[in-house]
Amino acid sequence: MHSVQPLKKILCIHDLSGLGRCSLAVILPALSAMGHQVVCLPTAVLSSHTGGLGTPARMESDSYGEAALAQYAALDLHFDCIFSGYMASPTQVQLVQKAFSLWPDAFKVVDPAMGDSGKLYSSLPPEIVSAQAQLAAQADLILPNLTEAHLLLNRPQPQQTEWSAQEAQALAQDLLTLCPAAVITGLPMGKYLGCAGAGPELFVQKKMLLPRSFPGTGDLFASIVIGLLLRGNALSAAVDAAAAFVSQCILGTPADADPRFGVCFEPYLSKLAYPPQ
Ligand code: PXL
Repeated sequence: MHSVQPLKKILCIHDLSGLGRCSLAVILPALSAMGHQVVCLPTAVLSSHTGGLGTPARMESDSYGEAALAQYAALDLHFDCIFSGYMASPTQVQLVQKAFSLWPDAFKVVDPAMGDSGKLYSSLPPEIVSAQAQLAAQADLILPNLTEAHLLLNRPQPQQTEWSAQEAQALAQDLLTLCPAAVITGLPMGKYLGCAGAGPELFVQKKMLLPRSFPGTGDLFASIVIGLLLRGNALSAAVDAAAAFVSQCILGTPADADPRFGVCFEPYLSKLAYPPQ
């Protein structure tokens, strides 16, 4: 039998939240199913995410991340991609910057997970905004939602409930002042929810607006975009497929499921499989 090798090696610098299907708990299964090798660098271990499940138990260490990077560097590892997300404090951003400087050729993706619905997450200090903006300025691709796009641009988020394709494109292009490619998610467009991309391609895509929202869907979306880009897909194709997958998971989550526990993505993982089944 011939052997099939993992496709790319990805360093994922995110928290690990035990309960709630977000961060590394969705990133690892999604990217592994897609055929990539994931190296997890947890910035903190939490018993759950911070979105309404009470106060999670936390395990955090100032020295773990630095020591992990030093070990990987000593092993002469090569990473094809470095993917960062939710950072509990501005100092964790320095860890990602260290990784960027150790592996300058890696494809650097920053998901500046720090807010939604026009507000910074209540668990985060305001200083996280400039820290994530600094990281975005070193990235090859950023994936903010609408709220995070405004925070990164240091602009108040307008109250509008409907974005036109032109407005969405213009906002995505404004993010190119920070880095070479950007995808904005969660754009309200009437009956649709839109994504706008700028950089190598300029595009706006819409999917039917689903009346439920869940933590962790941004992490799932970003993982699939990255997994597909690293398989050679164009950004617009990767975004379209990732949005379709997340929509399918939302539709497949029982109507009476508590949204705080995230989307039921597990039954659909095989659809991402590489090599195809
Ligand atoms: O995916 C966002 C996220 C990640 N990690 C933690 C969170 C959240 C959102 O609430 O609380 C710990």
